[in-house]
Amino acid sequence: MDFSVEYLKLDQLRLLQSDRLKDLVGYLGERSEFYRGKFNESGIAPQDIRTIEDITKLPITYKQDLRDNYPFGLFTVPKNELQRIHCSSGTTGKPTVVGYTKEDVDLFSEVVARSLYAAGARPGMQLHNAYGYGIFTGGLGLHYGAEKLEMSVLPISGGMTARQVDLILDFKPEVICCSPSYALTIADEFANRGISAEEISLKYAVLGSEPWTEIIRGHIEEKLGLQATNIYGLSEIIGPGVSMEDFEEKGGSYIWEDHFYPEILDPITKEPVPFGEEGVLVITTLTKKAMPLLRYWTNDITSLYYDENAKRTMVKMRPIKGRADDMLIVRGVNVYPSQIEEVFSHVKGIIPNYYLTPVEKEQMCVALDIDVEIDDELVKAQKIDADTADYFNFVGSFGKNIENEIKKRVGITTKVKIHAQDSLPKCEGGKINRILKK
Ligand code: DLL
Repeated sequence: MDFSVEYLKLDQLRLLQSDRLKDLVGYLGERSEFYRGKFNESGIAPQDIRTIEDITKLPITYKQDLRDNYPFGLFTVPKNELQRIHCSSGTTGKPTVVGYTKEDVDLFSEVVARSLYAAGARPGMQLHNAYGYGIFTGGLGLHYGAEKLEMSVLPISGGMTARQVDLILDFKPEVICCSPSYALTIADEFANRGISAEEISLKYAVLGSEPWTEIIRGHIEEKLGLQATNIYGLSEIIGPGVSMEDFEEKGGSYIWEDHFYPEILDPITKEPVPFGEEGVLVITTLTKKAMPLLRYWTNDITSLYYDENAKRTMVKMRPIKGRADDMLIVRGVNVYPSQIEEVFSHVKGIIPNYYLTPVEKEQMCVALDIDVEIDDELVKAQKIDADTADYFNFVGSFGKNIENEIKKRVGITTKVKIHAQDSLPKCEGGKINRILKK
């Protein structure tokens, strides 16, 4: 595979993006009734778009636009030119539907192959693909990308953790991909069988589809003995492979911006924020054919930056803090679950398997109840038995310590309940929902 575009000089990249944006706007003007309507409404003619900087003149596209045009209203090719259809994994209402031509499937495979390479995978390695196969883009997306990189793939999909572990032991893959919460479940299964990190063949884990922070990375890397990196994407844009962390750099992810042009907009004013500041990630698909989107409002909160030590020239994004929908407002303080998870990394002895339950008073969220697990080793080191008064005193003060850290670092009141290791429900495959309703 040719990876040279990842190293293009910035001025050349901007020229490429400008040419692609002009072509895209012309293409949509010809083929999309939806965008023609939007252009007319805002008085934009395709010739008004000359460079990539003109992108801010274009209309923003929202998930609601996809819903309003369900199922195929935003497609720009006839149905017989489609090669694949996927849907987003939303749980309420009608799914959002996305279509791919053969060229789109090739593009999808290419960006996933690039991502796998950045994660450390190489041709000839074997991928244990525990992302769900089906209308979710994770399974097939990683599958085709791995084949493009000339890896072999075990299409195991999610779930049946004991069997996953058996097959990893027998087949000895070098690479695994799944959600980070499911990687934790798999790591626990190894640990419960008494299998140490050195005995596990895996070298790289390609994890995404939900927000995660360094504490989870630390646990997975330590228990499985590998390098874990973050893969990001969403169905509407293509699926996994919109951005990817490099295994030797970590900390943030390259956006494959020759195909997916990123902007960060203010969630309220919808205007671009100064470079480096946090806001909603908005992406334009520069090269897709079956369902290109202009300035798609992902609802994901992040910021962009250039990393001085980066190997590649493309811009990086920081880990997603959360979806704007997942933001809790606790007595006026905005909080994402990932911020609580981040605090856990400052308290030794937490197992980051946790759930948050908002506590409401007069329809206002006033506090959070947190259920989280404590590391068995920490309890053992106290030389106290479970279910004794000493034990309850110990976990009580451990919980208080977490409450204080959260108050200090996030500024909200919480009630933390400590549970024994392995006692809270685990991710059974797929995305985990950490916010529970009372
Ligand atoms: O989750 C695509 C995917 C599959 C990405 C496998 C990575 C790995 P959707 O089901 O459409 O697509 O959900 C997209 O999931 O808008 C984010 O809110 C969230 N998300 C995806 N990756 C990450 C990540 C896939 N690495 C939605 N970090 C997105 C945080 C993520 N959130």
